[in-house]
Amino acid sequence: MLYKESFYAKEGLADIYHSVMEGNRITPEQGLRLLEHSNIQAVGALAHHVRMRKHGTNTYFVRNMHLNYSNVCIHPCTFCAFKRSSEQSEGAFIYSHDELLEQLAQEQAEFAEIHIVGGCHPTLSLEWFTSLVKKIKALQPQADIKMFTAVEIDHLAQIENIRIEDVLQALKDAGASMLTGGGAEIFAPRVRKQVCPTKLNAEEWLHVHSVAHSMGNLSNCTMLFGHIETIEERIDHLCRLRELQDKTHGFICFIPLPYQRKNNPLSSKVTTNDSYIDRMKTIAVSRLMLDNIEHIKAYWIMLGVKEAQSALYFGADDIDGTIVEEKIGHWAGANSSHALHIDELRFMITQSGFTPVCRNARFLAA
Ligand code: V47
Repeated sequence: MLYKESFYAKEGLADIYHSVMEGNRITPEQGLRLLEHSNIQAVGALAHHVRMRKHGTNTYFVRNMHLNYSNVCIHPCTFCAFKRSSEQSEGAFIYSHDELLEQLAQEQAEFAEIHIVGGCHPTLSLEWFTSLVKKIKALQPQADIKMFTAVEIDHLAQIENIRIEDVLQALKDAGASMLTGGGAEIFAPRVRKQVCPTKLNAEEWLHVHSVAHSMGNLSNCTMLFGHIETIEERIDHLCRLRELQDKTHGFICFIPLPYQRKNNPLSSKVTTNDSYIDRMKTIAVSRLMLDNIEHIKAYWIMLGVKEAQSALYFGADDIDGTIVEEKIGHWAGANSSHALHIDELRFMITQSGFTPVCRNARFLAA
């Protein structure tokens, strides 16, 4: 429940209270003040108010499966525990089409969403992927295929020496018309230089999404937080997503990804505290800043089930899905289970006092 105006005045947040009540945009300076504020109830209640205004108690979940085709990747991102430098490296994998189709078939389920990502493999061709998508679509025609991060799209354009548009069109023609939100990390060049020095920069990441949106595709967006970024850099990241969304309206969901510290070299450089309070405030400020993005996801894989439930009171309205098997977060130390049954997701939501709504990748009823 929202506190009274006098409470927010006492907390030095009266101007933000009024902006939220009147449906006005939160400025970067206000976003920063919220992130710095020590009263998380005050911040959370504002985000919850916006969440209730947008969605009421509706909370979304999806019957989905993650498929990782390979973890071989040319990039040396320091936060990543998933990547291997070559097919000969210990723990490296690359699955054939048949193996991936077998993983899918084993589940004996009709998925509403299939989420496909991997590393930037040095040689896999666009044709290898489009033919995979067609085979998956033949098996699961009802599923939305949410495929690749902007990083992989950019990589394929370079490998094939074609435009971003051409990669996206080929995938769309095959049946995959939605991008995942990964690879955004933190947009600030200072941070990228240290955490993902060889990967596409902020402008290039945003460009891939803007091209996808101009083709009528939807996409998600993320922020990897809780490592070496400052809170100013978090706010800058949110503002850049908001700016693009004002122009294209193609982002459907924002996913704040809390940094997982195991098995990756960035952990020795971390300058932020690993804190529940910080994670909840960041989710709440995301809800408040991203007034033009419909959904905020509490990704149970990286938050854990209990924090994901808590996040529903800090502005989040989606908890993702059944997943089946997840490697990126788990190999970096996420200690949630690999999969949840659809009934467990429903229970997670009702137990928290919300109303479960089963969706597909485009947030249409499924
Ligand atoms: O791109 C990598 C991040 C992303 C770590 O679009 C890490 O619906 C935390 O993007 N700690 C992959 N994060 C996950 C992702 C995602 C997940 C669920 C749904 C959607 C969606 C997207 O995870 C990577 C990278 O940004 N990541 N390593 C780590 N140690």
